Amino acid sequence: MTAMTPAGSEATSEAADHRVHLLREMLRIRRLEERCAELYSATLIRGFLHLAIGEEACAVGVMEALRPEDAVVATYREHGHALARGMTMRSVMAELEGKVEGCSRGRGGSMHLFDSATRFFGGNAIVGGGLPLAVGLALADHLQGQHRVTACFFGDGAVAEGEFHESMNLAALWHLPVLFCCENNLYGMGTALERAESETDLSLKAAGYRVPSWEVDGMDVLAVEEAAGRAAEAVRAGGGPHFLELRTYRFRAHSMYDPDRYRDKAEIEQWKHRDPIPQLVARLSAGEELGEGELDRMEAEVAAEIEDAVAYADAGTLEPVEDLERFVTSPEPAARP
Ligand SMILES: Cc1ncc(C[n+]2csc(CCOP(=O)(O)OP(=O)(O)O)c2C)c(N)n1
Ligand SMILES: [Mg+2]
Repeated sequence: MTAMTPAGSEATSEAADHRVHLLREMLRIRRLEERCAELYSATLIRGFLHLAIGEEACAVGVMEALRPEDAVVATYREHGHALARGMTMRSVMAELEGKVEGCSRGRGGSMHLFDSATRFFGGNAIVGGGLPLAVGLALADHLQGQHRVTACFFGDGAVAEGEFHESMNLAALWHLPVLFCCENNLYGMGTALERAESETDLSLKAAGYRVPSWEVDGMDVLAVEEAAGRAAEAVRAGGGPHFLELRTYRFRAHSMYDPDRYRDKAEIEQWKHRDPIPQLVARLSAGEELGEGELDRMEAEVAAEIEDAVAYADAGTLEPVEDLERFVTSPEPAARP
């Protein structure tokens, strides 16, 4: 190791602590989702369940670039985004189990996690559905002179939707503060990107709207954080929308119902060599940034947090049938601001 001044050592150790924090965040997501798969098989989680195992670096890296006043819009594959944004595991797990204690009172389930306190504006079951919402949030900030960023996550499948093109066009035309984060995992359900898109270089789509774009290794959390940091600051400084193409891969099927017959098992195994978690562990270990037994301790803490969240959800309440119509209509018109 090179000799350091005390101040330099501090900075180095702060950076190392931060990298350990990134690892912890990815582990929390990975282990929670592995537990979700078990709970689904045990029918404690019902409905649709889309896991993002393999893609954790995207959510974690981008969230690090955001501030509390920023906004996030995500897709139905959003458990990790919700956790990385700061929602509690308890509120997420209770929602997954359909309990009133969940972040959406158990009415949304896996695809509709929502939390105004952390400005997490969903979870959305509609492919591409979050894009116009993000543009609307950014338009509101723009009109109110707020220097906030709206990060909008969507999949490669959304790029084929009209909403993508309308949203990109308006965001660029009106110079709105949106950070478009395309999680390109090469498939939309069972359809490979090249079967759905005439142009598979997605950053060219952004270029078509004069939106600056970066292609990023979405399996490397440090690369994602770095790119998202630069892009978010450009957006915040009034540079208009920016686009990140996060090249990633899901290791599991599209959803719990998907038999996953449309891709070669060898392809999955190849991508697993780039698993963002072991990659970061190796990097931290090589730099002696992960202390002796620290990974095991971290795993134990994460396991305890998950078991606490599951116990909380299990002990939660199912909404009574007589409440079914609550929130469907408003008893009185909303007051004008
Ligand atoms: C408007 C609309 N069309 C079709 C569907 C059905 N559908 C659900 S997920 C999905 C694939 C989307 O793929 P992508 O955007 O790449 O996200 P990923 O699942 O890969 O994260 C489709 C077509 C939908 N939910 N909404
Ligand atoms: Mg996809």
